Amino acid sequence: MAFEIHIINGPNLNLLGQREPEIYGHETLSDIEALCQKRCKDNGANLVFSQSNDEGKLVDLIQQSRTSAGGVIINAGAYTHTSIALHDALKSLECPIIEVHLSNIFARESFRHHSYISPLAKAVICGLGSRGYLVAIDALSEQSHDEGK
Ligand code: CA2
Repeated sequence: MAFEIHIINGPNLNLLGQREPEIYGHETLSDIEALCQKRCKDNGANLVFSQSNDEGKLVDLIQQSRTSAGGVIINAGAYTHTSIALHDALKSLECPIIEVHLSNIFARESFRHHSYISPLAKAVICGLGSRGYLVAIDALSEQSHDEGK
């Protein structure tokens, strides 16, 4: 069975490309999904890409990834900084988690400096824009090849 990567995106990321391009760039979430689909295909991985503005739905998506994902990439948006529910859901995963942010959260307001996700993540990538997702895909794919999955 092909290695499966789940990319989970949180609140307001559906608005990408419409406002604040100086922070988040000009690409839409659909553009990013297309880039991720291509990279996964090139790496021989299957991609499940999702977005929700709803914290409970994000918990559901994380729980669904328990059975089939070999790796999870999550940009939880603002819930990164607030959500114990997402922390608890991610804690139940056995596969590697990579936290991604488009912007450099440490160069922004202090309330963005804390993440409830980082302690559970194998790696945290921020400030690389959409490239961060591709770096995360490559890292998970390489690890799966190393482990012979
Ligand atoms: O840099 C990131 O990827 C963030 O996860 C984006 C979140 C923010 O709350 C995090 O601190 C960092 C916000 C996403 C909102 O995206 C918008 C895009 C266009 C217009 C308005 C919001």
